Amino acid sequence: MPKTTSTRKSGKGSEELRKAILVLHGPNLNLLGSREPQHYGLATLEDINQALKTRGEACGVSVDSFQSNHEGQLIDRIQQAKRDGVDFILINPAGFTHTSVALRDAMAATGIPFVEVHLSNVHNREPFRRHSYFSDLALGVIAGLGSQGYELALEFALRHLHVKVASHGSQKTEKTH
Ligand code: CA2
Repeated sequence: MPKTTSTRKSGKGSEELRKAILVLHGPNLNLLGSREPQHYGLATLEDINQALKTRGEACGVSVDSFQSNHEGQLIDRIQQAKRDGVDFILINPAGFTHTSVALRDAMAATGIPFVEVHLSNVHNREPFRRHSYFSDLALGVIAGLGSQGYELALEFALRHLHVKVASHGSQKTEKTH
């Protein structure tokens, strides 16, 4: 089942809309924390999503997350993001990074600025992981920093959107082995 957490809230009247950031996770990332910790760490997807949401809330920004194992559902969610006026996307396309022209086309069609995130360092693994259908469209790419990569991508997004950032508490999703 695809999983979405919360929805964008609009302000009233002429009030400016809250900035909205969408976090997209591709296939198998629902398994995080249960297997292959040497590549993907010990944090669960829920841990990651919650940390991003909490940080967004501290800065007055909505951060919704969506994971799917199905290409079409991810494409539908990207198209929905455009209709909803989402301001920024963090995306880990997972295996679709290396295969999906269709997902790339969806990202290109929306024109929503995005950062591509990978938990593992895709450049020190199998050669087929070195090519991404997204990197040339992305504002930036983070790979190999584990779940911290999502947090750093969010900090970039907040600054890119000119959000007045709140000072950091001791927020961590990186679990020690
Ligand atoms: O490093 C990443 O974040 C990847 O996007 C993860 C993908 C992989 O195909 C990319 O090359 C790099 C794989 C996601 C699989 O996630 C799992 C999580 C836990 C257990 C098994 C798989």
